[in-house]
Amino acid sequence: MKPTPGIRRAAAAILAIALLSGAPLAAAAVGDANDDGAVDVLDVFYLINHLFAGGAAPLGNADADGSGLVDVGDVFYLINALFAGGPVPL
Ligand SMILES: [Ca+2]
Ligand SMILES: [Ca+2]
Repeated sequence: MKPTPGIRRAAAAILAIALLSGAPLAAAAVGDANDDGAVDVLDVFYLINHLFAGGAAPLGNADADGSGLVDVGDVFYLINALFAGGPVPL
């Protein structure tokens, strides 16, 4: 599936926000979709690429909201945790 213009705009907005703020969360395995040892905006991009652009499956535990599924809810959960003071991944 090719990313829609809406997804591209959302990714661009996330990148802009990440450049202005967004320190990585404390080291935690949950939410670390790319398994690089940190939970940060790169995991958001990894998940968006996987879910909407046919990218590789998550390498780490990407179920940030603990729902048992890896879906767009995890993208929103990570964005909320990283940029809006939401709860850290479960
Ligand atoms: Ca990561
Ligand atoms: Ca989930």
